[in-house]
Amino acid sequence: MSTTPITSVYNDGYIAEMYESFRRDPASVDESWRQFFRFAEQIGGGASATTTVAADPVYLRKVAGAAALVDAIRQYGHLAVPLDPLGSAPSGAAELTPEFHGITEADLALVPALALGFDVGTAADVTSLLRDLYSSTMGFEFAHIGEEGEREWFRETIEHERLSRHLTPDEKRAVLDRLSEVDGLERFIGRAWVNMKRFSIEGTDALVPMLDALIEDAGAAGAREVAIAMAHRGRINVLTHILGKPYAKIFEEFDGKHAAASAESETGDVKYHLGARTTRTLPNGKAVDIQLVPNPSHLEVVNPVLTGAARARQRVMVGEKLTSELDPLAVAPVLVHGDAAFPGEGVVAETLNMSRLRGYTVGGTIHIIVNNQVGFTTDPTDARSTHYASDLAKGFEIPIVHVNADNVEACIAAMRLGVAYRSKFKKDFLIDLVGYRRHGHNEGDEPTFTQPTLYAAIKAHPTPRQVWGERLVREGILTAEDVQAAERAVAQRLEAIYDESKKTHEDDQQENGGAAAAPQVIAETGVRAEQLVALNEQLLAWPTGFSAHPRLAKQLERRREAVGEAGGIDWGHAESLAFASLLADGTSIRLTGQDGERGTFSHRHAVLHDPNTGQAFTPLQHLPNAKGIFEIYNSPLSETAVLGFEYGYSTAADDTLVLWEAQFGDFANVAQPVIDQFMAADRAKWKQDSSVVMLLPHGYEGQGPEHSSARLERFLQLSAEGNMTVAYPSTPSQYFHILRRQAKADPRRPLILMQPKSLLRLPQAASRLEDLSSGRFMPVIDDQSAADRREEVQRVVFCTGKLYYDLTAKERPANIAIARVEELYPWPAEQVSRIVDLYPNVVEVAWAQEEPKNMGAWSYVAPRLRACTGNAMLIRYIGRQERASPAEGYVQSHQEEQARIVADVLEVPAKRKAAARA
Ligand SMILES: Cc1ncc(C[n+]2csc(CCOP(=O)(O)OP(=O)(O)O)c2C)c(N)n1
Repeated sequence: MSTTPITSVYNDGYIAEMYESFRRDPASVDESWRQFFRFAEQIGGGASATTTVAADPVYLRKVAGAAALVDAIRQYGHLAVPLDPLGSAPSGAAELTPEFHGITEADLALVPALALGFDVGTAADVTSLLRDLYSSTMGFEFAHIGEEGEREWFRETIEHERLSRHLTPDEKRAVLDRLSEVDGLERFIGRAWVNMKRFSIEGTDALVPMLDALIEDAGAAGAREVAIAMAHRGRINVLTHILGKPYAKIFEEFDGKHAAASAESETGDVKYHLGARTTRTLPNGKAVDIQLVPNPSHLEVVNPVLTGAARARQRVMVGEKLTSELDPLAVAPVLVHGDAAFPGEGVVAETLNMSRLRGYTVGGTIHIIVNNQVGFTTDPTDARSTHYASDLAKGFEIPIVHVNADNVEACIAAMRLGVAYRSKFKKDFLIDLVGYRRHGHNEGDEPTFTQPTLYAAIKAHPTPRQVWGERLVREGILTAEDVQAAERAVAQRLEAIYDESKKTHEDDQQENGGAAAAPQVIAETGVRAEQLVALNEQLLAWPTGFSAHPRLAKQLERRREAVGEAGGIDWGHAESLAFASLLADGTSIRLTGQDGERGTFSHRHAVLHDPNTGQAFTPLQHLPNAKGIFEIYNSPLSETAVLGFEYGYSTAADDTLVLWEAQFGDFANVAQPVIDQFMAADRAKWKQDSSVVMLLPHGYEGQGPEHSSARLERFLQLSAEGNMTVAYPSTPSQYFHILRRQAKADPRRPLILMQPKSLLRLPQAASRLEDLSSGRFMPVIDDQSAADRREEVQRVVFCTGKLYYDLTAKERPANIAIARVEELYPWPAEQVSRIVDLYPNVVEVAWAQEEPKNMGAWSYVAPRLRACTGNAMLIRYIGRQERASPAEGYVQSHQEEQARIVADVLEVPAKRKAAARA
């Protein structure tokens, strides 16, 4: 759909060719060409268009030129919109001139509007109308949308002004009141707390009336909730005016007062990161919940967290029962971005990429770029390679509207269009709100150091409120005195509230409503053997006519024997029984990850594919007595956004065990800000809880530096105040129990699980039915083989996970016991001490690990393990030496290192002086 100069290519042959295409399939040519040929056919009196062309080619070329101009205005009109309130000229485009299409402005008057699909007047009237619609107040970009029906909808909606109805005088006065509040609050804070950071909204004040319009229209379209995420810019204003946070509370926070923490672990967060909730009653009486989710400074990382939470809340309940249906109109997700952050931060692209995937869609997110034309002190020319800040969204076929933030009426119209589009097509929509930033990046920052001319222009420019007020005066809706009075009224009200607030200080602990950390309750997690056998059968009962891949069917058939006498329950099997039993208990399950349906190591096969028909079947979705829902999706190739999404989902779905599996644990660090900023610290900062599970394949098996280590050390370093559980289960039954424990855990905190690779099917690791039908997760497992030789043991070695099987592949010397620490955080001090005490003649306690000494659990374990010996012993380290890279790249070096570690563990300790204990 390119627009090319008519003089060069619109010769008769070309028109004839286009006509041929039109005859074959009208949809194959642009709308204006369609109109042109219809017209040509009409005036040709039934003769073919090419004959007509031959009859009066000069005239018809004028028609074709006018048609091409119409197309160009629709497509490139946005380039001529004066978007910058500060008055910089739009770039414009040659295609927007008649000359580009081989005609003149005067020619347009000769072409009837009918030729262009319009009813009255001439092409001059049509282009004047279209210039007004496409190049005056809003810049529309929708030509990049693949669906013809959607492009048509935009043309129709815009050209018939369906949604950009003008505001009534009353609405205009209400907008002035709103802008007076928005502007008044910023000025008041600016006067009362000079230079204190507030990340003022000034210059993009329209955001607040836009959000008002969004809430109203989304509510009318069926939303019971609007869920918003935004960064620092304008947040205090949104918190007060959209979320109803009382002014007094904001003032107290500026005065340095805050609600007393209800627990030591609530260290809190700065005021422009906090979330809030409120309910707004719409003019039609309908109540809409509004939520602003808390977020860290890390720009844009909150995007997938918000969409994940929104998806969880879009689930449809029938009575008390959860269904697998979603109602995307019930919850409208809104993401507010910065103009530097949107093109710059990769998580934005990752989140947009998830927007249409079945496992992640939320039926469209409304995006607003609060475009103040600068990122901190960086100009757009240094911040992005694209013309617009929004161009990334084009690749995802998201419609975009650019709007000048000084034209609040157009801003509201853009929002109405966005909500209407989302409601109809259930897809993302983006508004690029082009304004400016009245002050420095924050209010203590001097912007003229770096942007002197820009800031001279800003200083001379009236505020959005003044611009709007002047307009209303011009239109005779208000007098200048009315406009001033509105400003004074707000200032006086704020003054009074501040004076009052200084007298009282409410100790309000409402926000987000989380409870203080409590010790983890260790639940019995065994499931009756008969129930497990029944579930096992149900998982193997596939529909008539369905067959699984023969090799797979054979493997799965073996699960019948594994729950019997023969034993041999492997990792994947234990997982499916844990899931099945939880579903029967009423817990829902959502598992995602790259290739998660099959499992990276081909061990899960939660989704079976019929080799003859290709049909898929997911046994866990067909359990006859399931009370919960089972969802599983292969994720897109992302870590940050997909983990963020599951984290967010989990914050909003306390009825669901949400698991994210890394392809290899090594890749989880791509998602580091989700782990650091959300999972580890959310409760401490915002009283927010999640029980998301990270499944991280980990273990040294000679696969090189990026397929060995999930960086256990990082998680242990992040652990404090009961913020999460970090475990490294070594048997399928341990995995079974910890999953079940997690589903029932209270408080809900994340679970980080080191997961096996070779161990997945290792016969020595396999579990038996009785291991699942009784008991619970054991934080430490003693050496059973040493039970009748405890007196002989001189060295007790503690290790984790898969290394245990390397160490015990051969029979160990009688004076060595090898115990496994299965839960590292919280550290099971009591159980470890008890094990040390079981061996009366121990002279050495050692920690063995596969990871280099500066990695793995060693630094974390050493002081704790020593404390478990009553600080009586130094703990011996056995493992790889300190390394820059986590694992060897050569299989042979790996094998040598592994063999050395095993040998070091099993080497009979020299008779050390018992004094070492003292
Ligand atoms: C991931 C990340 N990197 C860097 C920063 C530091 N930082 C805070 S605001 C900002 C500029 C943001 O510019 P823009 O997106 O245009 O938003 P604005 O502040 O102009 O509203 C930067 C670099 C951050 N908060 N997060």
